[in-house]
Amino acid sequence: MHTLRMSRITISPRIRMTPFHESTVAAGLSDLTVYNKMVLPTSYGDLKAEYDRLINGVALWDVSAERQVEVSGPDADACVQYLTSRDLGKQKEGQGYYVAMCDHAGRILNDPVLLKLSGNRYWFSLADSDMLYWCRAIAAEKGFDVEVCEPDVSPLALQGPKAEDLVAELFGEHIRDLRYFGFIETDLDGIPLVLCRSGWSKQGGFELFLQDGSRGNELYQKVLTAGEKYDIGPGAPNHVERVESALLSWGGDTTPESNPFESGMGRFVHTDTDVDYIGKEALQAIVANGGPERLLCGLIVEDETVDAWPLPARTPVRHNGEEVGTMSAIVHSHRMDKTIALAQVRRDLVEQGEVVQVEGPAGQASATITSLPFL
Ligand code: THG
Repeated sequence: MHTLRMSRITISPRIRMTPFHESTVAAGLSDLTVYNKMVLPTSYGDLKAEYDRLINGVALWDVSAERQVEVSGPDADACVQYLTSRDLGKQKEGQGYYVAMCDHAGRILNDPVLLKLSGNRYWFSLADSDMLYWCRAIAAEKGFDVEVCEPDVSPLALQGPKAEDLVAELFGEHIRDLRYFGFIETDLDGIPLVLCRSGWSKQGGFELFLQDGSRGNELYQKVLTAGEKYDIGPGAPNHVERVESALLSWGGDTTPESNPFESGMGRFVHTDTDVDYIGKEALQAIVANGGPERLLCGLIVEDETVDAWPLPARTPVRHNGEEVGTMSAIVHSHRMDKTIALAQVRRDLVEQGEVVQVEGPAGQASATITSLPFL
């Protein structure tokens, strides 16, 4: 099942390296995946140490593959709203919003963090799908007066309880006042970046959106040096922690048919609003028909053989022999000392907290449905 991890990856111009690549190799990069057609490091050889560092210290993640699509110009507000199923009426400059981008049938195309910059400019900080083409097509079809591009912007994340002290040391005490998804345009010794309180973990932290790809290794080394006294070390978006915290993996937990309500994103979708956006009628119809058929839920699984890597594919969830959903992630939680999983399961079973059967790595196992997040 894990044989692909023994193989090498062929790099060509289709697959982009990151501005931090040399530094990640020097830090002991052992595993990577491809995301938004760019290298995304996934481990430095010791997943448990990387987890512990994230929970107790501070970890440095090369998440350049969270590419930005920039929408700018006179119609940027209207265009970005039309692309997004969340009412952006109250969004201020310097504030990020977690949003769903849906198609006309209400299917979720991406779940970016949307940053509202100054000067009629936005960044969709994207999960792994080709939104540049979608945004350009929609903007053109609707006649919005905007420019849509992928700027030279590469996020570097600092995650963990000690990240704030380190970032305060690098940028000043004022950064402690940033709210969740709040950001500022600043620089580190002249290296231009956007500093945002964000990141794909629930352990606290920041992302440094580097705005000059030629200076990636310089930035990485500066952060690494300043982080020495906090025992900083390399890491990557952590699959165990993200399951414990129930952070959605678009394309992992969702399929091309998924809508935001069955993907745990209902609270970020506004159907009772005057603003116009793609998929609004379809999403309103789901609400009018009583809600989604399935819900994202947690499972506590009776299986002690699970490791910390993602599943190679989603597997079926059954109830009395009938297929009632799909499991998209299963890990051993170090903090709970339990095997936990994420699944999309028929809603009535989720609401009743039923026992179901899953296909774990060791075969059939029973699993109890629970609410999210686990921690
Ligand atoms: N940071 C940046 N870009 C990104 C991600 C990121 N692009 C890809 C991916 N991650 C986008 N997906 C998510 C998913 C979840 C969250 C952020 C981005 C997240 N969710 C919290 C939650 O669901 O509990 C908080 C949401 C909220 O309360 O507003 O943080 O990580 N730059």
